[in-house]
Parts: sequence; structure tokens; C-alpha cells
Amino acid sequence: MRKKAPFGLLALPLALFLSGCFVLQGFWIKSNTIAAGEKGTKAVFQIRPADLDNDRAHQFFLVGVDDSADLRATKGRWGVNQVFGGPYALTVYGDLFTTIGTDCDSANFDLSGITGFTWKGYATPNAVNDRNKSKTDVLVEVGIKATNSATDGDHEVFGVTGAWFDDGDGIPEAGDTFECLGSSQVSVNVKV
Ligand SMILES: [Ca+2]
Repeated sequence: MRKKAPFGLLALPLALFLSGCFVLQGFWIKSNTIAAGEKGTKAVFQIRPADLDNDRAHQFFLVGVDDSADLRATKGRWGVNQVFGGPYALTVYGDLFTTIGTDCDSANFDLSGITGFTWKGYATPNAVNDRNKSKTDVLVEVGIKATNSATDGDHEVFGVTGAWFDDGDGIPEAGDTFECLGSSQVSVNVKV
């Protein structure tokens, strides 16, 4: 491991009192080993609605790589298992980590304090209706590529998901509310 991880899989207490949001059930990499400069693999989020309420929110995803010279997060796709209207492309927001700011910080999870990762953000283009769907898991895939100049060895990939409560203009920004509902970290081996 090239860099120390701040923490691993966390169950966030926020999920206990929020409604209408999708919580993280799993985060993994489809292929443990990828070749530098080639097609790459997918990071997969498995999420499900937290309860039976009908509060609609956009679902967002952050993917952090430990060194942007080695790994790149590419496109994101919602509902690859053909539920909740998917599959369709997630909208990319390069600055989402910065936009969320300290909204996700709590005693148990300090998103803004995570260092050593380069982040890319994704969100559903519309708020998702999850009424009475708490038994249905959604799979979301984000492409992970090793660059042509990637260094050989293990590299870290950080995943965070949560809800974005937009003020109605369809733009994630300071003033909107963001709630993190799960995070996990995995590694992928790059062969040069
Ligand atoms: Ca907004």
C-alpha cells in the first residue's frame, strides 16, 4: 500500500434518521488487476433505499483515486441491473467533493478531512423516487482506468455515496444539502 487509508467501511449514523435516501450496501472493484493504458475496470456501488418514505433526492457518488497520475475515474452509470429506471448515465461533477464541503462531516466521518485522494463526482440527473423499494438494490458502476504512465502495484480507490437535496435549479452548489450515507475503500492492482 502506498498511502495510509484514513478508515475503511463505515456505517454512518446519519442513515438512521434520514428518509428517502439510498444507503451503501457494498463497494467493490470488478477486476482486481488492470493493465496500464488499457480498458480498465469498474468500481461498483451497491445501494438500497433506507426506508419506506417518499422523500425524493438526487443520489450522488464520489470516487477518489490515490494518485491521479496513476488512476482515472471515467464515466458513471446508474442502475446497471435495470432497476430504478436504469441503466442511464450519471452526470459528472468534477468539483462535487469541494461543493459538499463540510456537509458530511460528523464525529464518525470527516469527509472534508480526507487527504491524498483526487475526487470525481457523479449524480443522478433527477431526484429518485424510492417509495416502498427498500428491498431493491441498485448497482452503479464507475469506470476506473490506469493511465499509460501508471506505476506498478496496488492503488487505492475510495467510494462515497449519499443524497443531494437540490434547491430546485439542478446544480449542486453551496446552499444545497448533502448527506453521506456510506463510504468504503478498495484497492486495485496495476500491471505495467
Ligand atoms: Ca442547487
